[in-house]
Amino acid sequence: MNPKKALTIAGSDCSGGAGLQADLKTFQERDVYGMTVVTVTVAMVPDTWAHIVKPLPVETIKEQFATIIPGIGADAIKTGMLPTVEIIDAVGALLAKSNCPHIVIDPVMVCKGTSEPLFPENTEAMKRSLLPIAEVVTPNTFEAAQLAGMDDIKNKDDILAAAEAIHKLGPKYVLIKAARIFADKAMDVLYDGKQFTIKENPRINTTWTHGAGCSFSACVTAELAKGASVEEAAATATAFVNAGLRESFPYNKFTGPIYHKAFAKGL
Ligand code: PXL
Repeated sequence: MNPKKALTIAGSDCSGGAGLQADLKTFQERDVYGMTVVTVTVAMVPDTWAHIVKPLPVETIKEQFATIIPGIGADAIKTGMLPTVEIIDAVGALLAKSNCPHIVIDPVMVCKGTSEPLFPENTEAMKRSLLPIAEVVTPNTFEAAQLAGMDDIKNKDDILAAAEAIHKLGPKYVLIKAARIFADKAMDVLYDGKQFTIKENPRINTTWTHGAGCSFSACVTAELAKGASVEEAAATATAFVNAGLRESFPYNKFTGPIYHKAFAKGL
C-alpha cells in the first residue's frame, strides 16, 4: 500500500465537526493518508457555545510543518483556520517554498454558530500571502465578498463578479460555495479565469451544517492528491458534502456536524 498523502494546516475543533478533525475524517473517507499542522485550538463554553480561540506560536507551526515538508512529503496541502496575520504570512512563506503541486486555500473567516468575524487584517494577509500561491481557493459567499472587496453577495451575478475579482488575486481556480443566499438551491461556481462551471443542487434544509465548508475543501484536496482534475475534484466534493448534509445530526442544542460516512455508505 502506498496511499497518496494530504496535509491540512488548520485549527483544532475539539468538538470534532470542523477544522482539522473534519479534514482528517474527509481524507480518510476519500482514501488519502491525512497529516496535520495545528495552528490554533478552538474550545467551546458548554453553556453558551462561545468559542475560545487560542493561536499556537509560529515556531510550533514551523516545527510541525518541517516534520511533513521535508520530513515526509505531501501530494496536496490545504489550509483552514489561520488565526493571525503573523501565522498567515508564515504559512504562506512555508507553502511558497514547499514545491507541493496542489495547494488548496480555504479562507476561513468565521465559524458557523458564531457571528464573530476573524479580524479584517487577516483578509489582507490572505490576499497577500495565500491567494497568489493557491491552485484552488474555496470561499463561501461571505468570504468571497470579503476577498473581492464587495459589500455583499446576493445573487448569481454577484457570485460571478466575485469569482472574477478573486481570480485576479492570483489563484488558478476560484471555487465559490453558495448556499446561504438562496432559499431553494445551492450553487457551486468554479472559475479558471476563462470559463465558469456552475453546478446547482437542491438546497438541503438542515441547520446542522457544522464542518461543511472544511470538509468540502478537504475533499477537493484529497481528490487532487489522487490525481483528479480540479473540475472532477469539485464535483466529488459537492457530492460528498451533500451526502454528509443529508445525514447531518445535532450533537447538542447549539450545533451539529455533517456525517462524514454518508457518501461512502451511499446515503
Ligand atoms: O467552520 C469553520 C471552522 C474552521 N476551523 C475550526 C473551527 C471552525 C468553526 O468552528 O473551529 C478549527
